[in-house]
Amino acid sequence: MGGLWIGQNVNLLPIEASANAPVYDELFRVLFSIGTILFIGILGLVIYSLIRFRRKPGQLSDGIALEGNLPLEIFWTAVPAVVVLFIGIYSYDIYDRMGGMTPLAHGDMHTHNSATTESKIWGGIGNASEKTGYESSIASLPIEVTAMQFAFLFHYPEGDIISGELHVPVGRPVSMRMESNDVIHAFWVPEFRLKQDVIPGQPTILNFTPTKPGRYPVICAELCGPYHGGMRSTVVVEDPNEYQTWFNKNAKDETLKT
Ligand SMILES: [Cu+2]
Repeated sequence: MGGLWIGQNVNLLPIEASANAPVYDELFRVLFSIGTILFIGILGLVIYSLIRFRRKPGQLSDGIALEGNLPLEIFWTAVPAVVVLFIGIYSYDIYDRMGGMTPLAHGDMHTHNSATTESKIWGGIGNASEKTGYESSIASLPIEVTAMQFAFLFHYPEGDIISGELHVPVGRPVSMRMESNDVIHAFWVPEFRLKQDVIPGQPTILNFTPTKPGRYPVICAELCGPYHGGMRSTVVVEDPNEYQTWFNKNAKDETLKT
């Protein structure tokens, strides 16, 4: 019970800043609860046994010979089997709800159609569409991400903006098309609970809807060379007006400014 309480109430994760984050955290809390229950249970049993079965004064003979206990063996095989099966099915369900099973290059990916024709695109995790609570009528914001040793570059086709910092308006779905210039990198924002590989010659897609204004780190999560540890950027989630101000200041195409 203590393990269950700790699993549900101790939060080790950073704040939830995307529509996808609460779905992910639901799974994390379940896994953390199971882990804590096992840890406390097993540790308790070990401590109990150390005290209860310790050698009594003057006791010099061997312990009694024990061999085999079928009911016990069935029990400790069946329990982990059920737990692991449950975790497997539940993880699949969470991954599906995060959009990981959605076939790509369909529907809301139309903004990238010109790019999809030449090469198949992998990875569409982060859609979490039915849980976002935002109107699907809002067109997603297309951003092209280029990763290289050792930086991320963000290109906004709408205003032809190139930025080293990712700016996104809160509440609007973002659809990123990512490609690497050299080696494999990974785009990771812990507060969004999202991570996607960025691969040379193989574009990947990452969709998300930011839900909380703030500045969050973008971290390269794939060892990519000597300065991999310094390959970081920032994602700035701001309210739509502030985003528009930033956009207007940086957009090259005057006609797009509002
Ligand atoms: Cu990298």
